[in-house]
Amino acid sequence: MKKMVMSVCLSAGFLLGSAAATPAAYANSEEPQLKVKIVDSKGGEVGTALLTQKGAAVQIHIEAANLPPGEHGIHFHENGKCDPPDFKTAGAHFNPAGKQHGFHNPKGYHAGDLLNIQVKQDGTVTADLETQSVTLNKGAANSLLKPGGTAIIIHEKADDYVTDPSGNSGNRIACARIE
Ligand SMILES: [Cu+2]
Ligand SMILES: [Zn+2]
Repeated sequence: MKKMVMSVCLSAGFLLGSAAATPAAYANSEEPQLKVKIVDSKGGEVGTALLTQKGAAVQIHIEAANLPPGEHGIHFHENGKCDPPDFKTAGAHFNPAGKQHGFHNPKGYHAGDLLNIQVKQDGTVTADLETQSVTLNKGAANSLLKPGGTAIIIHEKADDYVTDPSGNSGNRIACARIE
């Protein structure tokens, strides 16, 4: 959220300060961006994820509450479905390249794999993640906006970054549809 406000201010400042704004300046302020709702296993909203395409990378800004404290696995999953309570309909990890799971797996890793997030004792989390394995550009093989969409899943346990297919991260406790 903070980031978005800042970048808006910066572009506005630039445009005001320069009568001859180039098309490049406009392109820069039109980075594909998408805000999605995170729901828990009862279907209630617990937060948001802001996805921003920055060059070759997608940045993910997570803000959520009412989650169990501790380290949790988080991944992009292959279907744009979040049916509570178990979110099984989101399918497996997003894996267009047919790899195994985990950053520490020699046969890895899935395009949808991400680093764990840390939920504080009060149940809130603010996290910034980044990956070059996916894109918001429609039509690309690794696009999060493929037909049917994709989902962000938060798991009950930490991802061990090696065990196929999901890093031993346990049940799915929260989900956000991306489409
Ligand atoms: Cu997952
Ligand atoms: Zn994976």
